[in-house]
Amino acid sequence: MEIIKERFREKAEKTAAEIKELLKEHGNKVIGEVQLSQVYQGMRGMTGLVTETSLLDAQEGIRFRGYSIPELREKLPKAPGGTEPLPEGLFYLMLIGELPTEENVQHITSILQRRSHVPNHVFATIESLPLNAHPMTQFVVAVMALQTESQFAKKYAAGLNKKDYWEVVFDDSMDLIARLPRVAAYIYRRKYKFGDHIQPNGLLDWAGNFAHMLGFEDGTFKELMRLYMTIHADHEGGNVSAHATHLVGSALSDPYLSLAAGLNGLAGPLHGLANQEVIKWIFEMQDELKTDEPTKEQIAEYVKKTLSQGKVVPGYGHAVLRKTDPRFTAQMEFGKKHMPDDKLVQTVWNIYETVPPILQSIAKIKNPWPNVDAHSGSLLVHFGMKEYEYYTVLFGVSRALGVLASLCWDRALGYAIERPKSITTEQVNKWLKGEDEIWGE
Ligand code: HAX
Repeated sequence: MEIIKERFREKAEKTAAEIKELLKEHGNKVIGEVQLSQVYQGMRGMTGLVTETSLLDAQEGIRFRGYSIPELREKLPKAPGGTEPLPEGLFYLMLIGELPTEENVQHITSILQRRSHVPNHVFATIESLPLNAHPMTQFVVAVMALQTESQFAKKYAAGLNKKDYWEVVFDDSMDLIARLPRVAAYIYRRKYKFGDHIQPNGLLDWAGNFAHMLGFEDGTFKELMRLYMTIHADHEGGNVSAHATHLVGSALSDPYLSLAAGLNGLAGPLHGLANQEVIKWIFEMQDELKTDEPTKEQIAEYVKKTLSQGKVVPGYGHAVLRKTDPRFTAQMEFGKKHMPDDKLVQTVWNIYETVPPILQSIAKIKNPWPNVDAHSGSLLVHFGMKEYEYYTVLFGVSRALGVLASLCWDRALGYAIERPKSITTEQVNKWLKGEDEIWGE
């Protein structure tokens, strides 16, 4: 643990000094213009955050510390005999800013194994919820129950120097990442497997052990979990889960409180919950058409019907991306390699050929291409994980890697409490008539 922490300290001190210089010299530079429509419509395209862990390009997709998903699949260390990256390696990359060695990754794996103990009251809290509570509700409640373990909250209450915030946020983040798979697997086994829980296997990597605790021992499923946990981890800073974690953390709420906020955002159907919505939508289409092999013509009709009912086509569109999401492509490649004849996976590929031209014909839709959520469920169903309400929990376990690495950076760089200015429409109208200064207090 100390090695990684010292390496992070070195990087953070260097970056903090660079930012100080940068702001001294260039702090007054104007970085863009803001249009009234952006203020009203979700701040799209408005630069207002610094997030070091990853950067999203509208055409090319996500890069983590400069590395694209195909590059990460090639360069990050793998499990013995495996071909997919170990998410521990991506976490190291996001945290330290350099590609990890095999040894670095093994080190993170062993830290996470050692810190994975979950206190009994967390399981008792989960058990107190009705079985029909949505898995994301159970997951967020469990993260809140884990908050009793926050070192940051305890040390802050005892009196903590600003300079030391990041160290305790770092410790909490490691503890949380270590504990999340156990909690998430507990929720799955409780809700869908009659509470028949599976103990962790201390010899496995973080994602492999998660697959094991979920009850999936197939080696290819473990590889899928490693890929899944890697590609869902981060998507720069402005998406709802990353931004919510960062925002709540800026009030010095500890990592447990901050992550829970991010997970609540991930649970929305326009964000992470879209992964359950995609499979639900496909299952409903199969039911209605009475076939598990709908033709492209049938799919096109069903898409048009969905749109005519004022609903979104889940898994398609994006606030930033304007091309097929490379996270979709990575999963398609996985499907082609391991399950090319699976009917549901083939349906996902047929949807990919059918939906974009239909969405392209609707002028207001800016991106007709699939996002990460369009593919993930079909791969899980292939291995027998059909309980689609659970899928966003998998996303949440992975997303913790990115948003917590960013939270460590936020505190190490001493970022301020977030507090943008808001305005009223009355004030906007006065400003438009020249009667008021919109920026006035
Ligand atoms: N189906 C139908 N209509 C769509 C659409 C889709 N897939 N994507 C966009 N639109 C509509 C929007 O609802 C919006 O309509 P209104 O003006 O009537 O409100 C209009 O087209 C313009 O939207 P946009 O500018 O293209 O997209 P936004 O930035 O506003 O929204 C969303 C981006 C991802 C929320 C949107 O594309 C969507 O709802 N997609 C379906 C849900 C989904 O897959 N979400 C997951 C996104 C990725 C992610 O976060 N994963 O976790």
